[in-house]
Amino acid sequence: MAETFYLTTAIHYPNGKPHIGHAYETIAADVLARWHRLQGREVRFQTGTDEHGLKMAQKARDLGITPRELADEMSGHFRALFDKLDLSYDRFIRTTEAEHHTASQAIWQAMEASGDLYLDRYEGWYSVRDEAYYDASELTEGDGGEKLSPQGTPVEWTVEESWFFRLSKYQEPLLALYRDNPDFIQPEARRNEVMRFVEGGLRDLSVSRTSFDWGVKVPGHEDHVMYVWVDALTNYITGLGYPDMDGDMAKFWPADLHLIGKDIVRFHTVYWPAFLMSAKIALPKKVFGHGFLLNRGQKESKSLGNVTDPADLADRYGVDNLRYFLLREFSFGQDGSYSAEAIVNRSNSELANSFGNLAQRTLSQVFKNCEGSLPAISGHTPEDEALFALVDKAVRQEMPPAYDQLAFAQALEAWMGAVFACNAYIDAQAPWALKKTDEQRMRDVLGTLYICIAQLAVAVLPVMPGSMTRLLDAMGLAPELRTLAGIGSHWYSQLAESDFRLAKPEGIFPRLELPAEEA
Ligand code: ME8
Repeated sequence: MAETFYLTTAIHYPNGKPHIGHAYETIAADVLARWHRLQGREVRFQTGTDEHGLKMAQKARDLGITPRELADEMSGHFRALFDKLDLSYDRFIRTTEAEHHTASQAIWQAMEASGDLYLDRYEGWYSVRDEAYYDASELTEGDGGEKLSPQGTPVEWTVEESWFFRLSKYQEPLLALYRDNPDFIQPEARRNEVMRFVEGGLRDLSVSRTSFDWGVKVPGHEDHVMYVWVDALTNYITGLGYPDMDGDMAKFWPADLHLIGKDIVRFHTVYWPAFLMSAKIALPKKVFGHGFLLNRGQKESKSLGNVTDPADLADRYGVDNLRYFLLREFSFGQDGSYSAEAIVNRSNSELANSFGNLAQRTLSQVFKNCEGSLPAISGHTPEDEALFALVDKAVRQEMPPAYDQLAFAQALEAWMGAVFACNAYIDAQAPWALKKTDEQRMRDVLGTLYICIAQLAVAVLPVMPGSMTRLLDAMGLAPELRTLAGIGSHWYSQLAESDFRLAKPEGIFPRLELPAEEA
C-alpha cells in the first residue's frame, strides 16, 4: 500500500472575496501535494471555507443578506479561484455542511465526556476580526486610546453565559508535546513564541456564545452556539469522516501537515492539540506557520485601496508565472513583499529568458535538424558528463529535501542554477555551428540537453503543472516516466526505442510587459 500524506490549509473566512494571502497559502499547499504525489504517495489535500462566527454574521447584516447567502456567494469565489490556479485539492470543505455539524457536535461530546467542559460566565475582551479572546495584558492602545488586540484589531468587552474548556489542564501535556516533538511547530521562531505563551500559563477558554446563533449548536444546549474556532479546527477531521474512526480517518489521520499563516499558530498548536487530547484523538504531526504577503511593503486593505484580486494577477501574468513567483521570491517562513514589477522581472529573467529560451532553442533544433525525433547519442564528452552530474545533483539531491522542508525558494534556486548551467553549455557547445562541421556531435549535444530539460521540467512539475505538462507532452515523455525516479538514462533508451515525434515547439513562457498603470 502506498504511503499516505494528509495535508490541509487553513479554511478561509468567506466574508469577502479571496485575497493574495489565500492564494499564496493554497498554492504552496498544492505544490506540496503534487510533490508528494510525484514520489508515489497517496495524498489527501483539503482546503475550504470557515463560514460561521460573528465576523460572518456581522458582514452579512451590513450587506442586508443572510450569513448563508454571503457564505454561498463568497465560497463560490474561493472555489473558482482555486480551480483557476490549478489547485489539486481532494476535498473543499464548507463548515455549513451537515456532516461538519455532526463532527463538531461529536468532538464536543467527547470533550464533555472527559470532564473538560463546564458552564460559567465569560467576562473579557473579544476581537471579532480575529474571532479571538484576549487577556487584558495582551492588549495595546491605538492612537485614539482605544484598546487593540496584538494583531492590531479592535476588541470589545463581552459578558455572557458561556461553556468553558479546561485549557489550563493541558498546559503540561502541551509543553511535553513541544519538547518531545521539536518539529511539531515550524518554523523555529513560531515554536519559541508558542512555548513562551504556554509557559506563561493557560486560562480556560470560552467555547460557546449565546448572543448570536450563526454557528454549530451545542448538543443539549441549543441556546448556545460553539465558538467558531472549535468548529473551524474540527474541519480537519470532518473531511475524513469523523466521528467514523474507520475509513479515511484510519487511513489519513493524523494529518502530516497543517499549513497555516503565522497569525493563527496559537489556535493550531495550543487549542487544537488540547481539544484532540481531551477527545482522545491522535495529534497532527506538524503545523507550519508561513509568513505574510505584503503589497509593496504594505498590508492590503480597502482603506488603502491596494487590494489585489489574485484572479486578475493570474489572468494578467499567467497562472504558472504567479505560482513560480510566489514561491521563488521569498523564503516561505518569512514575510514577503510583492509588486507587478517584481512578478514581471522574475518571470522574464528566469522563466522566459532562461528556462523558456533554453527549451525553445534546444527543441527547435531537434525539430529541424534531427527530423523531430530524439537524437541518437553516440557517446559523451566530459562536458556532457559534467552537465548531467550538475543537473542530477540539483534535481535529485538538492531539490527533494528543500521541498520536504517547505524551503521552496531554495528548491527553485537550485533549479535555476542548473538551468544556467544548461544555458552556458549550449552557448559553449554551439550545436547550431556543429550542423555543418560534426553532425553526430550536434546530435550528442542536443540529446544531452534534451535529457536535462526533461529532468528539469519534471522537477518543477509541482510548481508549474500546466506549462511543464505541456512541455513534457510536446517532448513526448510518457506520463508514467514523469517522476524523479522515472527520468534518466534508462528513460532515454526507452524513449529512443518508441516511435515518438516531437511536436513543433511552441514558446512556453512569453515575455511579459508591465501594464502601463503599474509602470
Ligand atoms: O484565519 N499573507 O481565515 P482567514 C499570507 N478562518 N497569508 C495570509 C495573509 C497574507 N497577507 N492573510 C491571511 C482564518 N493569510 C480562519 C482559519 S483554520 C481552522 C481557520 C492566511 O481567511 C492566514 O494566516 O483570515 C490563514 O492561514 C489563511 O490565510 C486564511 O485566513
